[in-house]
Amino acid sequence: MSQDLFQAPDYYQLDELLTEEHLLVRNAAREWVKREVSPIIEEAAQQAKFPKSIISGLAEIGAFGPYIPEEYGGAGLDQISYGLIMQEIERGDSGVRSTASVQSSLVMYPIWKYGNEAQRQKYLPKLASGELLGCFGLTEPDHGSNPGGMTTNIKDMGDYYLLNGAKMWISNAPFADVAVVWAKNEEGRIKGVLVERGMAGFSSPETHNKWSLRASSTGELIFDNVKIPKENILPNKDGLGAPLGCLDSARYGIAWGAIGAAMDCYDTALRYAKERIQFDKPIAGTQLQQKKLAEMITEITKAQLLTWRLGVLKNENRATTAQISMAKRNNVDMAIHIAREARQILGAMGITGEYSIMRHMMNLESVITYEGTHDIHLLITGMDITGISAFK
Ligand code: TGC
Ligand code: FAD
Repeated sequence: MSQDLFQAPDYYQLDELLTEEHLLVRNAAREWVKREVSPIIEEAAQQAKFPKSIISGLAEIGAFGPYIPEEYGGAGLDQISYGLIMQEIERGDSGVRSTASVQSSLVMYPIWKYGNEAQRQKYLPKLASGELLGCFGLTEPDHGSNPGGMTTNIKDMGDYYLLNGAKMWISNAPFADVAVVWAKNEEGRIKGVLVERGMAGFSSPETHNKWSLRASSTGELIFDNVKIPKENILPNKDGLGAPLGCLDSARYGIAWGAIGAAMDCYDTALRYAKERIQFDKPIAGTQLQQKKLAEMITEITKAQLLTWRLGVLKNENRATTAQISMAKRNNVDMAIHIAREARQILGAMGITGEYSIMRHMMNLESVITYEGTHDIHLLITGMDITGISAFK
């Protein structure tokens, strides 16, 4: 990739709403992405390889468990700092942010919230340092938007449980050391199960030929009579609400992350439009391109405000699932639209790996699908305002 010249747009001087700690955390992540992610990410995406070399750096900037208490190795930060870290990482690449989201909100969060003290001590410090990597298995081949229909199951065998079933589309599955897997017990109640690499009957083949999120590794989780020690069950919450609670935290991070991808596309397109001469003047001086750029900065600014407010509510434990859905849906849609418009501003150059836009655009096709599709989030808002579920 050519030099990373990113300058973050802040049209409404929203930095004034951030504390000194927020700015420190955000700037450290921003500098790290410029230094360690931008130079390598295009090649990683082209080769469809997750760049494992950045794992220790992710841990150092606090991206693994930003809000997990320091006694468990986390960074002990607030929810706005968490969001800002996700924003900066996704400014680099959604796939890298995916790894941080999964590790923090889908693996560390359930162990912290639903696990016992022994499980917290065993896993959290190593997950925070990147010594262990995790994944989260909820989606199945026949149950995506409707995870409550899952068929993966555990059977009580007295001394241990027997786990059978399969999960699909799982970020980081091919190399994860520990998988947080959701499975039904004999009573049909959903339980969280900690599956470790090396357990007999457990495999995690990689999913190939993705056009999206190429710098993130995706795979299946296959369980064929896997013996699960009883101490590997998360004891403190069960039912569908347990995995959905993790999703609230991850979707919140994605709402911030999508702003990062949008900011990168806008900033790239603005710079290009000012430099690119056609018909003897910069294309930035044409009304059509100004319309695109003006609408982009308007939408980014609205998303920044929405998300900052959500962060305040989240810090006060007042953010609802439906508010988080609205922000995830709005911001990812905003980002994918901006990526498409920015790509057009770059003309043919926009389709090359010289610029980050096409990669962001393709990545966002996954982001708009995972953690609840664009449609599902609309239905969550619909249900919240009408009181009537339109899912079933
Ligand atoms: P429903 O009847 O509404 O709810 C079942 C139970 O769950 C409770 N609940 C929640 N609890 C905590 N947090 C939430 N956000 C909750 N939402 C609901 C609810 O109160 C109820 O509790 P109880 O005690 O009465 O049983 O469930 P439903 O079956 O009608 O489904 C609702 C729906 C469609 C919204 C839900 O299934 C859904 O969100 N579907 C989307 C699935 C999804 O988002 N999958 C994501 C998989 S993980 C992923 O994509 C990771 S990508 C990672 C990366 O790379 O970044
Ligand atoms: P489906 O549920 O089959 O939906 C297909 C279409 O139907 C969608 O447009 C949907 O909006 C629509 N639809 C579904 N139900 C309704 C309804 N009631 N009303 C109207 N429209 C509806 N999952 C994990 O568990 N862990 C992970 O780490 C993970 N990582 C992922 C990484 C990538 C790159 C991708 C692409 C996915 C990942 N997922 C993961 C899976 C993701 O969460 C699911 O793909 C998503 O929840 C949608 O499920 P589905 O693909 O089966 O689509």
